[in-house]
Amino acid sequence: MAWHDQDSWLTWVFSPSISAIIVTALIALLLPVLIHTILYRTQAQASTASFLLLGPSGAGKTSLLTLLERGSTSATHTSQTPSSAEITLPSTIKSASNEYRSENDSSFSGAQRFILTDTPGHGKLRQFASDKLDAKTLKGIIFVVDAANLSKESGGRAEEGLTEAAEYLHDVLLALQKRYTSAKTSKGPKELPVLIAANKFDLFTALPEKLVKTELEKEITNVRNTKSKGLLDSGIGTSDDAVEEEKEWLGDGGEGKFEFRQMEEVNVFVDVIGGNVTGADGPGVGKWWEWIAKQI
Ligand SMILES: Nc1nc2c(ncn2[C@@H]2O[C@H](COP(=O)(O)OP(=O)(O)OP(=O)(O)O)[C@@H](O)[C@H]2O)c(=O)[nH]1
Ligand SMILES: [Mg+2]
Repeated sequence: MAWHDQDSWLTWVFSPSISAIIVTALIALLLPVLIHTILYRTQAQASTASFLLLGPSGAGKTSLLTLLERGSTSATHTSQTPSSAEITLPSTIKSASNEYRSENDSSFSGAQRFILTDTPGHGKLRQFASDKLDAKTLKGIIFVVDAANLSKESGGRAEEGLTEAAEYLHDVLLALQKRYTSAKTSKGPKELPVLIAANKFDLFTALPEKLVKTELEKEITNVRNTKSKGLLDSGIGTSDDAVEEEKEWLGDGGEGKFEFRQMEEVNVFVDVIGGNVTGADGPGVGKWWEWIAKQI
């Protein structure tokens, strides 16, 4: 039966019969509904923003997650495994994508939510964290440091704290740089903001934000120099070509002083903001909330 025959389906479709009209009307009405549900489902699943909490042990990651999730802190132990929680922004803060959206819009509350994943800070358990850096929904990284444990002047232990934080941060930034340089598309991956949350601002020994930034930059420069020296001494990459090809160096060719600003070239934007999770005057995490809201 050819399509132009008297009783072909095409002739039936164009005929003024009641069944043809009903079928056409059904398709016209149901198709948009169907497409909407399919698109909405996939969109809703994929788009819950997620953030990753990184940082050395004892910085206050688990305390921060508990505070943001429940509004209060409780005693914590050294974390052994990662844990996630779904968190809603406080009603006073609107996420960036909600800025012009009415609160009656059904998608309003969805865009106020995000998933926060806490990771163990202990050196031997950090592979949990690096596994999570590739997540598609990842909107940002919150790197928590103990601002009261960074200053060089206050004795030996503090110095260790700075070196540990800088080494971990160096590795995280290097992983992000590699993610950019090894990207298949020429545009590279989307930009990824990193918040350095300088925690424990309630303690009087805490360094101010500016100093946290410069101390970390200085120490990362040291870490980088130590690493490159190690590589050169071991005979790997003695020629300049090999060094170039490895792309192992963090920031501008790995020379001179490291600054967080250099990371912008690989779409990583670093902010240093102070705050405190606990303390006599209650928590001070308002600026961190605002930073999170800006990213979703
Ligand atoms: N003074 C003060 N202490 C804090 C603050 N935030 C966290 N702490 C304390 O720091 C200690 C360590 O906090 P945790 O949240 O367990 O640290 P963590 O980063 O999860 O550590 P790991 O799980 O080992 O990676 C706890 O005793 C907290 O009470 C703060 O803002 N101020
Ligand atoms: Mg913890």
